[in-house]
Amino acid sequence: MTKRWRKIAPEERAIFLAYDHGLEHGPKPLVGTSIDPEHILDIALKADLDAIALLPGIAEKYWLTLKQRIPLILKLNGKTDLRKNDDEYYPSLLSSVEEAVNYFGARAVGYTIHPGSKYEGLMFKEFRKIVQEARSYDVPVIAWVYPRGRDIQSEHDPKVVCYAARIALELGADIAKIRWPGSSKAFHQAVKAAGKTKIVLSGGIMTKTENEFFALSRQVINAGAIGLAVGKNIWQRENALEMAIKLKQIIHNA
Ligand code: FBP
Repeated sequence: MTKRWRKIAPEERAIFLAYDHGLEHGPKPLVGTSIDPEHILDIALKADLDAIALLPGIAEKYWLTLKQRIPLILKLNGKTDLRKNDDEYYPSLLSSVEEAVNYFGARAVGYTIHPGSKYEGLMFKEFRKIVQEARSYDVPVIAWVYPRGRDIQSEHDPKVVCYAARIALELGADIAKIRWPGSSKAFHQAVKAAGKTKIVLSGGIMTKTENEFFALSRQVINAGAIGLAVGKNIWQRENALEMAIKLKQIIHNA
């Protein structure tokens, strides 16, 4: 079987820009110019990032109309954070692999799974259908794996992160986006648990300094990940473009 994940990470390293926050968290994290999708797409393009992850609305109204496009990861599901009931996490399915490929020309698809949620079974079933459909279109599937629910104390707990990575492998994800478990050792364990499923780190809240985030990115690569899928740590900064350029250098050359 071909390494499908290489279709979105041909150099076997990758930095993806995540920009699905408008649905997931509303305008709150979209500080300053980051509320403007054109500005974000411009950063991704100028920094020559490996791909951008968007939901269908922004993909259609902004990405599709660009003359020069960077590869698209179409995020197929999503939810708001308006519902606070802890065990009911369920991001709705908003698109399909068929639409991603035939309408958008996406290079990969993304899907969020919340293991531990009351609805994990539904997400697992949907995810498997997506993997099967993606196989016939030969596009990679990236799983955002964020364990959440009544019995999950912390999705950053090393055991929970390791479990998340393994779930991605068991369900057939090509790439899994997981949380930082607090140490290189624990992150390396998660990479090992994911086996042939490749790992990217989910960016998380903006670190105090840029250097802190650069150091974390190097740690992640050294622990065996192929890269990062990051949003706030790039576009919440005033010098977002410089940050993106530097991160790309680190990820591809570390
Ligand atoms: P960040 O790098 O900004 O943390 O984004 C990663 C991401 O997975 C986004 O794709 C998504 O919108 C957001 O985090 C979800 O945030 P949360 O897990 O806090 O609901």
